[in-house]
Amino acid sequence: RLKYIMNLNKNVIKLIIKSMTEFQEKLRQQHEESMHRELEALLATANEAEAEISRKDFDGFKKLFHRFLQVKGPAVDWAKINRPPEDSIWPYERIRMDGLPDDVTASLNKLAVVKLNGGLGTSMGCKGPKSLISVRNENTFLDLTVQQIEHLNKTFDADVPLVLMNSFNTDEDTKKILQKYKHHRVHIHTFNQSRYPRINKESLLPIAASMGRGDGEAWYPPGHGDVYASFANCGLLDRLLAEGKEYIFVSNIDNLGATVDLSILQHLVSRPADRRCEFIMEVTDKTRADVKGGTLIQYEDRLRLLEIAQVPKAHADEFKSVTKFKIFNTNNLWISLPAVKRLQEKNAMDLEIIVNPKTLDGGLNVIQLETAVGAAIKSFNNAMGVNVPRSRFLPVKTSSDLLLVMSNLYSMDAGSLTMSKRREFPSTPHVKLGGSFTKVQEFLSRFESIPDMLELDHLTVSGDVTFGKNVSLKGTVIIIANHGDRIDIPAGAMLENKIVSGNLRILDH
Ligand SMILES: *[C@@H]1O[C@H](CO)[C@@H](O)[C@H](O)[C@H]1NC(C)=O
Ligand SMILES: *[C@@H]1O[C@H](CO)[C@@H](O)[C@H](O)[C@H]1NC(C)=O
Ligand SMILES: CC(=O)N[C@H]1CO[C@H](CO)[C@@H](O)[C@@H]1O
Repeated sequence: RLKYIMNLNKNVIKLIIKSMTEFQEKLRQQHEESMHRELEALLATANEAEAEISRKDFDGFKKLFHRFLQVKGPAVDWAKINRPPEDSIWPYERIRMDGLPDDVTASLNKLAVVKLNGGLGTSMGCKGPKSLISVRNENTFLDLTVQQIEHLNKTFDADVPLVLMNSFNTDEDTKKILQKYKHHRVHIHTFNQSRYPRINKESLLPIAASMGRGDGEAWYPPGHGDVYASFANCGLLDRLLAEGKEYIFVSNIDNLGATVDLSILQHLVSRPADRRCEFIMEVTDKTRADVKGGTLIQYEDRLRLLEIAQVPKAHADEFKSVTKFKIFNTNNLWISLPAVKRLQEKNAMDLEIIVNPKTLDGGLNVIQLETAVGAAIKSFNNAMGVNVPRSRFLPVKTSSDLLLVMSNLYSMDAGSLTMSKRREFPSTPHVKLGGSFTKVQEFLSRFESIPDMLELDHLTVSGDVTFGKNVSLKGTVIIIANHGDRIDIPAGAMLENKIVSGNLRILDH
């Protein structure tokens, strides 16, 4: 009898599981159908031209949403994660060339430079595209990029085009500024990344009421992983292939260290055809400041990018440890164009979805489905990492970063910044500027001139502080104006290992 009951139970449980799975599948289908219906309704509000572009965008979005609904459980199984094998991440030294290769022009002619230009300057308190913020002697990120490419082109008599991936947020303003380069000898192409609808976290339906552009909060650019599909859809992929381009060098436009590296390029173009490397990710040694950066792992026999968003909570500390995962992704990527074409045609790039939750101004909770460009590494043949010097990762995300790149720590040559030879240590100082320095405009108004920082190790500034002309900062300097106080560092002051607080009392540190 007991056996009979147990058998019965087993069958009941099987039945329950089966009906639960069926129920979930039904629910999934319902979500998907409702989404498709809403998207059609949105398209009905658009004019013809807009509907055509949006239809393409929605095709991509539908695929992403479908995959989002199907994913069960965490994206990675922690037990399957291994350190990448020795030979999959090369030290830069191993490919660094001392001189120039003979055929550098021919190699450069196989290259196009792609800058990810979808972001706004909001986090630095600026309106409009981030790439239009001035970073050095009135030059913006965009200016510096163009100067670099022009210089390359001139020096080597080469033909390297610049490609900007804009978003609907940045396209118009960027194009206005590009007018000034009309007569320059650099070819600049632009294309838009997709525009996807933000979805309500509860209902999983778009929050947009219409296709209109006025409905700003309802749309988002879906991360830089979108570059592959958008690049192919706009026709540029085919066009560059037809022009004989074989590789793209992709990087964030706010990374001032992401210049064209001839050694890496040479490594790519000189490999024999049967061992062609289709993807190089530039990684660099992790410090405590970049514990959240994505890292390379070995997973199911392939090199894979692991982002913090994919890490189960229980393993977050392990992920951040500098000893277990020693390197992180700089997002400087070298990618084979024929390989992109092949993978796009086979629809074979399933980039892991990053679900980005947001709370809008009105308090509405939404999610955006995004992907990262580096996540595609697992789909390419003979992909590898190259562990590059830190100098190739010089992102400007905050006004503290901005202070460093504006200062005499760097010298500028043809749009490239290099650490000044007059600095005795290769490390960059640690700079922490407080809240009153966050916005670029206010930041600039607090410095009559950028202090001499050649011998600085650490700077902390907080509160209502201003700097006169020709100040120099050395060693560790901490300046703290408490609420209601104000500190004006006088012109010509030299602060070395000092703590300044209260109303400009200077103490030895
Ligand atoms: C790119 O996006 C902008 C802003 O939405 C739009 O005005 C422009 O027409 C788009 N360009 C293309 C080629 O679709
Ligand atoms: C700037 O200050 C340094 C001392 O810190 C001084 O030697 C130099 O002459 C000053 N330069 C100007 C232009 O005031
Ligand atoms: C893309 C581009 O600007 N190409 C130019 C680079 O410079 C050479 C000569 O220096 C020109 O011939 C190319 O047209």
